[in-house]
Amino acid sequence: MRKLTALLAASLALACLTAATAMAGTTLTYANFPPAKTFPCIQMEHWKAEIEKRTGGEVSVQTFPGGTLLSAKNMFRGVQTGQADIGCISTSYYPGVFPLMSVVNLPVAFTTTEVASRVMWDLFRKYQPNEFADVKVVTMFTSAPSQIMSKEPVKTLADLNGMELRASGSILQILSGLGAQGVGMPQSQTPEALQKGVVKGLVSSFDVLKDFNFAESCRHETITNLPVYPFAVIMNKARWESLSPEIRKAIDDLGQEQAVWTGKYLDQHIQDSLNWSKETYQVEVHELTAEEHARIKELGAPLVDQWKTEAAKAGLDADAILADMLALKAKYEAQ
Ligand code: 3IO
Repeated sequence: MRKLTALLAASLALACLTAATAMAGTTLTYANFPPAKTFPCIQMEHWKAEIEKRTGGEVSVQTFPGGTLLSAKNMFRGVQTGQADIGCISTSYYPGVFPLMSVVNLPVAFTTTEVASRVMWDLFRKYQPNEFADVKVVTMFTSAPSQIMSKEPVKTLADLNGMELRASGSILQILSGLGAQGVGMPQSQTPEALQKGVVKGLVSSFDVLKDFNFAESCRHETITNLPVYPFAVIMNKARWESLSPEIRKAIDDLGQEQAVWTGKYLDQHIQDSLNWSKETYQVEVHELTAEEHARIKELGAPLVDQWKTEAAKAGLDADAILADMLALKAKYEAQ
């Protein structure tokens, strides 16, 4: 009898505990570095809504845009150490840290964000790169092809001479080949740098004209179609392993969809942003000549060989990765 009572008490306690856990649910913190209006945060809110819906409210996601939980450069470490459960990183801010996925930052002339984001996700799935071994990768996506936004007009490549432009990753090297002065910093520091005159413009995608209101100070936009910036959304590994199989499945099922959703959103939004900038600030869009585009391409070529050398040093099959990326790009461009 006493045994039975003890058993009953134990199962009651367990039932209460289970109920309490279910009621309390699981809260995941999600850190992001740029302001709430920008596309990395728009996709974060979309992911939050989807996961909350798909887990029937069992998971709630608490989002922290604008570097309020982790800044751009603390993001990777901060997620590894569990300061945030989830974080969004722009991989170009971490030179040498992502020898495989930095292939997506090469000048291979991606034409849309959707294609670049699909390619990035597929490459990640195929190679499961060691550089992300310490974290769980939730999704990946890219920015749109990069353009010059500047205070003074860049009507020809010669106008770039000595011009300080904010950028990051492979674009810095292309800029220096063009005679410009690339200044490396995260996007989240660009407003202050522009305002103080430390830089005279930036190289990024056109969404930022509206979302950071850069159109107000950068009235000149030059179409260069420079590389995309790759992004990864990562989760603390121990936190991931603490989640139920159902929650993990909901997150895994969303990985590719989220990459595609973000790509489509940004492709549309860069158009909206450019139109808004023309109407609001009468920005001018400058086109370069075919010869100038050829010159940009020529300056990009050595970056591919440089990437290969770095990738080989990291023990990667650089030729296979590059060939896969180009094949995936061709496949998705044909669709
Ligand atoms: C970017 C980064 C943060 C917010 C909006 C953005 N649009 C394009 C980018 C890419 C970029 O310039 C970067 O540094 O990641």
